[in-house]
Amino acid sequence: AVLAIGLVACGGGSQSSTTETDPSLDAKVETKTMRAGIGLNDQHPQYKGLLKFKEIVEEKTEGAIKVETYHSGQLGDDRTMIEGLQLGSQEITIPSTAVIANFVPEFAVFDIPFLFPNEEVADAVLGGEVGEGLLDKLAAQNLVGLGYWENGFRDLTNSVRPVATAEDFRGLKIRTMENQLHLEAFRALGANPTPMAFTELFAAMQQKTVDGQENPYSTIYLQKYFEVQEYVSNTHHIYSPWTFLVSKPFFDGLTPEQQEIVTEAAYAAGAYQREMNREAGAEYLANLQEEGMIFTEITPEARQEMVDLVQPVIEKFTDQIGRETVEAVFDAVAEAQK
Ligand code: KDG
Repeated sequence: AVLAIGLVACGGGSQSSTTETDPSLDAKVETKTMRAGIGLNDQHPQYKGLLKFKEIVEEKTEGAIKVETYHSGQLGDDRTMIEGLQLGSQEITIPSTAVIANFVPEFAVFDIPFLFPNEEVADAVLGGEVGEGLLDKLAAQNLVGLGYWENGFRDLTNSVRPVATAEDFRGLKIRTMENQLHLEAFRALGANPTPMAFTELFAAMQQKTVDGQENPYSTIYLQKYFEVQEYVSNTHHIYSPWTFLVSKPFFDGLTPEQQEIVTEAAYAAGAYQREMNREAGAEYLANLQEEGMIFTEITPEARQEMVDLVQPVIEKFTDQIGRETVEAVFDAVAEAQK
């Protein structure tokens, strides 16, 4: 059957609904399009997770919802994409919680350095009452949060020297995410941090505007940072979650069935993405070494020194994040380790 496609009159930046009329059925099927954008490239488990989301949603809605995927910041940097969701010019993005903290301050609780000792604890806290409770706070920002995906433990790279101890951070120009707590934590470690959008990072390292950056091994390898960075250390200073964000005005316009399909797909694709991330995790570091990067192990003593140095920063930010949220997260971390 040939479909006659007519664009439904739509205002503002929202051009995501079309009405398709199938004359043979004499029925009107409204097709909605979700534009999903991420900062990472199409090799990354995040993009593969997004493709899984697309597959589930398009199959379960029998094509009534289409998902268009954009990688490598094609729709803008993380902050711009979140604003796009609020304005209705884009429907999905999956940013690091560190960037979301600029919209909902409580999200900065995940920026507390050395908060999660391992991925299992992160799963328990994020998937539990505390993590889900934080997602509810997004509504006030015109956003809907459909669970957490995994960026992972962040590790330091640079082009100046091997970093084994806090002393080695001294004076290094480190790009951080646009997040106040990260900035101050790196200052406390003695580094000279600069906040910058992810989309500008590769060029900044290439042009030596910054000496280094911190991201999980997956990103360091798949974004080819080994081409512009020489040293990598397993600082593991922060476990970085992603939040699957949907534009609230768009989500509210879906039928209850469609809302359920989109929600379940976001969680299912998140589980798939997390598994893929972890399976490949160990390989990425070996790959980086094969590409010539020099790996430095952080000893437990050296890491403890870093923990001590950032302690005053955690205290300083506790009121800004919300004491209740900070305490709830620390309690949930303790509970998960029992
Ligand atoms: O797609 C999400 C990425 O843009 C983000 O996670 C990158 O962690 C990131 C960073 O360092 O900005």
